[in-house]
Amino acid sequence: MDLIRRNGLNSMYIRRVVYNQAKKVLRFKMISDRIRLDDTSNKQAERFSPEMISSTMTKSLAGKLVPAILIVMAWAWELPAEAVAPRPNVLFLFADDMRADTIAALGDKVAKTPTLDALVQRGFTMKNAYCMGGNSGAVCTPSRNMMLSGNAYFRWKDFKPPQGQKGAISPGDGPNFPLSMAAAGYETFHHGKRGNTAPLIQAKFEHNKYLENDQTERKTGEPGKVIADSAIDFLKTRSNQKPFFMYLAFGNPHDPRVADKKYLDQIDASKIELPANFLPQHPFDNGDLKVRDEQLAPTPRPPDVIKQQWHEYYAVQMAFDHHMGRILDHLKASDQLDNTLIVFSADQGVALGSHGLLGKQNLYDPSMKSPLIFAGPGVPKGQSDALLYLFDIYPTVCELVGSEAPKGIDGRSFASVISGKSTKHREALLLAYLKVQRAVVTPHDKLIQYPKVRITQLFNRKTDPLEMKNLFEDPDEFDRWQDLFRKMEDLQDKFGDDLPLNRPMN
Ligand SMILES: [Ca+2]
Repeated sequence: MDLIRRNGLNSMYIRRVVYNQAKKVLRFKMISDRIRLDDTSNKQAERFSPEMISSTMTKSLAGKLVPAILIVMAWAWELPAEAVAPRPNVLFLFADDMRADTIAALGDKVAKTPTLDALVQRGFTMKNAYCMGGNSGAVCTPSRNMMLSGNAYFRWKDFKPPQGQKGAISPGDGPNFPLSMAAAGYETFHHGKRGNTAPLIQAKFEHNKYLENDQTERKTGEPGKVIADSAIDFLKTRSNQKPFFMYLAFGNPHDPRVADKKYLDQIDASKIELPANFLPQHPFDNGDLKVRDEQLAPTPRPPDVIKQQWHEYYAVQMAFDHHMGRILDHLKASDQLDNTLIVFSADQGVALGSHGLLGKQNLYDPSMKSPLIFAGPGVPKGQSDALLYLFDIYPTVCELVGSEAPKGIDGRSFASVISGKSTKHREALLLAYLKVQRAVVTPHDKLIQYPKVRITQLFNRKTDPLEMKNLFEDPDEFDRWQDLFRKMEDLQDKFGDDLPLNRPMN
């Protein structure tokens, strides 16, 4: 198969070379004519004559060749120029409700994630990758639509999809991730969960598959297996004429979290502790405490129930990691791993007891931060604290594979951070949830505003990364939160968010 791929590239390469040579001859002919018509232009003659006159082509011969040159160019141009450059394959593994802090190689003492650990060890980890938030309790939906479109969800608030509510999902028209990758010469493949996704954009993948039933898959005991099997089958049967872009949008480790006993038994339950920022209940009404996810355990949260949920989460994550590993094993066995850029992330995190919450309908880090790892050709080993949105991934991948980053979207490539040319990406992030929560994140601080109940939280991200000590009432912090509110309002203007903040008096 590899031989076929190489031959395919060679054929494309030859066409490109022929095209370029033909173009040179044609240009020579046009220049020759120009010199002949404008003999008084010594400047032109000086600029073009020396190489041209020394060419073996004579002006008269070139004149007779023009029709032939055009025919040769038409043949050579049959394939787009972008398809000629050998780009790496791209395998994008996308999890559902997975926290950024539950990978063993990044410090989790209980997690068993050998596949992800290997990516961390050889790749580049972005430690401050955020979902912008959601216009729905099903945060998966806006998150996936933002990531695939490269836009903040405010951009499609007036779009009425053929099915569903106005403003719920992004239009499928480009630019978007699958269309940009197809334009760059990729064979595009999506297989993913069926519910709460970006169906209009996913329809743009050349191969577009869905799980039959997300809940059934989550209860098989082998989370991730169906999609991994399908991905491996695709890799085995494709022609390899083009590089592939595979977007595998798993439905795990989202609840219901059911893992086979063999995974449950390998997680050491005695090591499982409550999150360091666990609370029995959230200290005030954040505007959405009765949403589905918050009903998955009683309030106040019983510690043993939360620990049991963590056991299930770790076991599902372990199974899911195993099945992702099978795809990488296949790439290695088929000699494609070295030429495949791997990206791993998740639509957002999940609270699982942090701050007294269970789901992702809040703007604390455990819910809004996603894991994000890049590994593969051209990606150095390293980590970065640069602030970014998940919707920055799409232009970044375009740049990393040598294609053009799309214009006119909110997403901005952070490829220069991965290459080590810069250490910063975004100065500040706006996070948003329905009309009840807004936050601004900077490298140093996080300010969360709850406009409905007029409560403000200010956390020092450097000294209090777990967001446990609200500094808002501290008189020394007055200037700081004033400045953060200004940043938040600027970002609201930038992204088209018109929610009144009901900010405190100053
Ligand atoms: Ca999700």
